[in-house]
Amino acid sequence: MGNRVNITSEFWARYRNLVRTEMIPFQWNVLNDIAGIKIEKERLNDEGIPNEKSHAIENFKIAAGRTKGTHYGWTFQDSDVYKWLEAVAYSLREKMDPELEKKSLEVIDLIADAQEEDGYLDTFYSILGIDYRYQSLAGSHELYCMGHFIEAAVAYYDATGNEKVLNVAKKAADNIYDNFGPEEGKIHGFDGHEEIEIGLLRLYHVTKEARYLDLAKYFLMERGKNPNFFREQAAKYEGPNALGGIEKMPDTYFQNHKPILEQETAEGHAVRVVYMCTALADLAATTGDKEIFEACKRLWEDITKRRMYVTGGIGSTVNGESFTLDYDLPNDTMYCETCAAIGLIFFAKQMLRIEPKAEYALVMERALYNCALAGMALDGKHFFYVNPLEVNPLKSLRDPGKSHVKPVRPSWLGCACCPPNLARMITSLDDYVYTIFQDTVLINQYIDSDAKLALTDGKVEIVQRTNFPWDEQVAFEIKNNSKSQAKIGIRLPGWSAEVEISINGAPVELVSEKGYHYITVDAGASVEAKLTFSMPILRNYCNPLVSEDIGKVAISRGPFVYCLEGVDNGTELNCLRLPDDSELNYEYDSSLLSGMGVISGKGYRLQASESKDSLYTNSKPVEKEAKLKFIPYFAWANRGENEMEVWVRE
Ligand code: FUB
Ligand code: ZN
Repeated sequence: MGNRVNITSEFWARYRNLVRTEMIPFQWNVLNDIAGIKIEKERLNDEGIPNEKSHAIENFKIAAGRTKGTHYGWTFQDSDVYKWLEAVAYSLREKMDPELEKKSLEVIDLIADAQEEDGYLDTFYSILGIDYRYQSLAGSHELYCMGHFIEAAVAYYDATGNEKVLNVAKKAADNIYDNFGPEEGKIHGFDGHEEIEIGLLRLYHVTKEARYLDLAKYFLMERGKNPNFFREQAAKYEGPNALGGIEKMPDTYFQNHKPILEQETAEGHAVRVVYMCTALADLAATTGDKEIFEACKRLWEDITKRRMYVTGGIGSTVNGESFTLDYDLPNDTMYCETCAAIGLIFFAKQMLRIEPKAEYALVMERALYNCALAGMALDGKHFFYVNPLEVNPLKSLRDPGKSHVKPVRPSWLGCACCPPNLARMITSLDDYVYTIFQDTVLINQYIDSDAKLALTDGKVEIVQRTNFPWDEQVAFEIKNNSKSQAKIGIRLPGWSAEVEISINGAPVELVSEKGYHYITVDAGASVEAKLTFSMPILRNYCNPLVSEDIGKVAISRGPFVYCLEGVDNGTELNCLRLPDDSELNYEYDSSLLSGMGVISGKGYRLQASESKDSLYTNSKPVEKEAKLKFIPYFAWANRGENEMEVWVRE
């Protein structure tokens, strides 16, 4: 039995319950086309988006020969079911639920029935033409889908010990191994969307079978060696349309422009990039390969120092859902896909396995408490795909360049990658609180919880008691039940200048080693540690190279970035200004949105010209005093359609 962390935090328990009681059943109904909801397109006027129904379970039934019909949906529709199953696995790990377990066992049987004799697993090709499999990898997502299945299977096996699901996953991975690799007669290529690499590494960790590690490494190292691979396949392909034409996207879209170890910047589709980096960092952590780690670090630096929004969102443009260039961070046309923020969290988690540096945990916290969490409404039933930093609902409606920026969360989307990704992230949050680094425990996230962590010589138990993210202290009770002295690294919060630690009631002198303060606990001993920090309201300024944020300020407190919403501040939020000498006050409003931190202060509002018919004038617009009210960004758009703004003129 490995590590077990039981999350008791009020803040997170609410979300985790919501996922268990609302989101998982709701998604189940959607996957079975019985939710009775309107599925929205990601972008208006995009004819290519299948959005009449999900059909995901039906696709499996058809592939399994249980019903008749044809495939419907994206080539990656299967992954919606796999992510649902993965979330169920974590949910069962937290709390057994016989009814949910029964449902998931039926899904596993269905997936097993849909699997081909030789292990191949993909409903699109099983239904539409198995002879064409693996021949259109730019858009087919076959390996992407199997990667998601393998992740779900490993999680399910870990939670329940179910061997069947693991065997289906191994059979699928073996089929991939038989078809891809450097050997003659195999395909020298990879999937257009990274994910299989993550799945194979997880399968390796649980089975210890070297071929899965080798195959993951092969896929990662092969990428970029032959940028023509997708086009060569497409030229010969005669099978069903698997996102045909996608191979014409620039090579950077697929991170296929040069070998990964030579890539200096994060290019192309943001989710693909961070999934690639997650696998690459896992590979570096697993093999100890320094060159691979250096490549991870280069990409980490580029993403987090030059291409990441203050909310932890990534992806500056809807075109190709991609990164653009360093310091290009527009606030109202960006992408910031929920999946991309989640992928960045995955990447950070793997980096912590290689290097004990609090920066990774801090970025994880930023992406988690802001962009990722904004992906879900407080009712657990509405979801954002795109997470803007500035929204005007009328512009979203009328400007085709902003039609992807939604002012309210839809119930579901035709391309439904994000909601089930959030479900598996939130249900597995217990895996993000701690990292065991070379037998040292790193405390990365302040989350009220009880943990049993396995070190070489036995277990360490850590109880965290805190009302974080709202309050300013964390009490740890650390029991070392192992046979050796245990070393524990307590992360110092990067956003606080006043931090104190006491051990058994006595204050200690803080020594920060890459953002962690280390303490030791003797074998068999217990220690009470208290971490106290101030959580000031911070004014965040952006590097002036980001032209959109010049002269603007973003407000944060603790892990949360705050925003202005129309419902509190009226329309035309761009007319508001928060002067640099304005005093800001924080209070917790228990009646707002089930309990929310609120920051308020004095600001000014530009007055519109008296004549609506004059655009330009020679007199400076007048300002009038206005009260500004900020709420945490993740909670925006829970009170109807309205404007929102993170970066405010100062
Ligand atoms: O291609 C599969 C998923 O669909 C991607 O990760 C998302 O960005 C969306 O395009
Ligand atoms: Zn997504």
